[in-house]
Amino acid sequence: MTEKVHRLGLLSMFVFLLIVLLGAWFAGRDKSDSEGGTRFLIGISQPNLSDPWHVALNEEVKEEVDKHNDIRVIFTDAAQSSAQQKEDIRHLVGYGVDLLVVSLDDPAALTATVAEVYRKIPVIVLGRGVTGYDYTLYIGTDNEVVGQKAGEFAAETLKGRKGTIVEVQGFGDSPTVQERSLGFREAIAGSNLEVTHVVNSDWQRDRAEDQLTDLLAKDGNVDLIFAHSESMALGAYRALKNTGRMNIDIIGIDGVTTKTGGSPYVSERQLIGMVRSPTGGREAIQYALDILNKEKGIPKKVILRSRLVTSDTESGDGADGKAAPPDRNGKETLKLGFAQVGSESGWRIAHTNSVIGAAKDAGIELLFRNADQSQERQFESIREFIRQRVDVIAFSPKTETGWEEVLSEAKDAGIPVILSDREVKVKDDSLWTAYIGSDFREEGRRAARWLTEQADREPDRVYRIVELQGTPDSAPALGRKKGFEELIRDDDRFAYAASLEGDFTKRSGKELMAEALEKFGKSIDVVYAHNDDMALGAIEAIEAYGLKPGKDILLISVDATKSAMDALSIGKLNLVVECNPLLGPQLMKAVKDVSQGKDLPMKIITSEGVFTQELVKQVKRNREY
Ligand code: GZL
Repeated sequence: MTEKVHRLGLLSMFVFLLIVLLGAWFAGRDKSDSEGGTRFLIGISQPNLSDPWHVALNEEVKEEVDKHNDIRVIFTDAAQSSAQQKEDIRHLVGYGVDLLVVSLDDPAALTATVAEVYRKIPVIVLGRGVTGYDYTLYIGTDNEVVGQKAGEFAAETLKGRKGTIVEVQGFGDSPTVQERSLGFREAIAGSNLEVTHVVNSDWQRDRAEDQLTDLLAKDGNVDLIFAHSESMALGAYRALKNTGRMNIDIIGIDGVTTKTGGSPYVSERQLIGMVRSPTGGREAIQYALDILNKEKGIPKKVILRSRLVTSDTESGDGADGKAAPPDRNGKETLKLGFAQVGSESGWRIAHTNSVIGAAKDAGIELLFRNADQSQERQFESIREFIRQRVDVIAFSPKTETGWEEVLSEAKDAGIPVILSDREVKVKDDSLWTAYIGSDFREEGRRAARWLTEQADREPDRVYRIVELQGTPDSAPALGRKKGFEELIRDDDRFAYAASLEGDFTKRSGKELMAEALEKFGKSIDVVYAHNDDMALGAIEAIEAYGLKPGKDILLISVDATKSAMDALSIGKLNLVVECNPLLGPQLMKAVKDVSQGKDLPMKIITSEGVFTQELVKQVKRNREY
């Protein structure tokens, strides 16, 4: 007994001493300590380290952290248990980490925990994402694009044959799985390919092996297996060997690649192709430092470029958004050509001022051209920039389509192109290097979410909606319409009276609203305007008709320019969804990075809010546009 008490005493002494030492170390961790002390402690929470992708993530983090002598990281590994990962996260917060980086396999289980931590410290979410927006920054790939690339390759591989496909998914209800699956199906739609089986292997190799061994033993008619991760693809390969079905092709995702960007499993022909999704470990540490140093302009999402790796692209063709550094022919000052779409709205003026001001602050020579809503004139400006051998071309494309030819000319000239504010739709996404702007579909969803909340207050009512669309075929008009519709179309409390094509100008908003009032009069309950200027025009038409905007008719707008915030504060607007035009500083950082040959993320999505009549009074004074 004495012996036991003695040992217990020693143990408790040891634990006590450990706590004292740990406490002293933290206390002494003076964040402003310039003598090389630890300024920041970052927690890295991993769902498991059995998947090579997560191991590669930690390697990237360590590599980046080693460049700084004042940050420390603590890694945790939940060994595929969501309950354990919640515990790990709570322990990291308890240790006093300044910022949490979390890679998730099971968003449904972890979203609430992440949101809870986000209320205390900054949180960067990596890889497989969370539902909602309760985090500081998301870094990962565009999962729909990843699925599309896999689907396009599957169609190319099976060359129009009638192909039957088995799809091996991770956690079924994660946004990642749903988006990858959607992208894959979009890509094979209209072909002779069909997904005949879906297997949920929860991202695990051995589970995939067992399930597929059973399936292949029963089903002789499988041509290709599409697995949502490299580890499940390797499980599929083992199932082929177990059943002797070596003639089946396998495509994976999220693979770990060699330094040259190749995949060991593709070169060993276990997989015929793999859509590479970078881990984001390096970017996580870089942005973590910006966040902890309270830098401005931290984006909400950073979308990394995914790339198909096959046996003939093993060499790593540099299509990772990494443009070859342009030939600077000894010039010191960077030269940027910017083709602006026009001056149609208050938002556009703020965007132009931000680009011009940021170029000046950055010491970048700016060739600025305004196309006044003409795509032709944007073509001409881009060709002028090519002739002038600028270092980088940036522009806000009027419409999504029609850019293949002129962007191919810029690519042939070796000049990287950065999209500012609006995206383009081209088959070859290596024609542009990066996109910096908003998530327009989410802006549309935010407008619809607010409207459904209003309807929840008056359940037995149908709202008749007039939608004032922005410029036809422009990314913001298409995205805001699509996002709004996603939440409204199946809700029988809403009906479109009309959806009218405007052009983001106040005049078009006023004219279209006057026409709608002539036709529908007082039966109109809601106006959803794709931007402030059209909403302000609609207000004038509604008042001219003798009705009260914001009371007789609810008005929802997008942008959050000063004039709209004024209208919101006096009750003439009911909701304003923010769309941030202050993109200049992020553009200039990207121009400098790409000119030094650095990798750029594929998309940098700005952080934006939503303003109600109650909220506007608190925020109006310290806004910059
Ligand atoms: C959105 C931008 C849109 C604004 C309008 O990023 O392209 O164009 O919402 C502007 O105000 O005219």
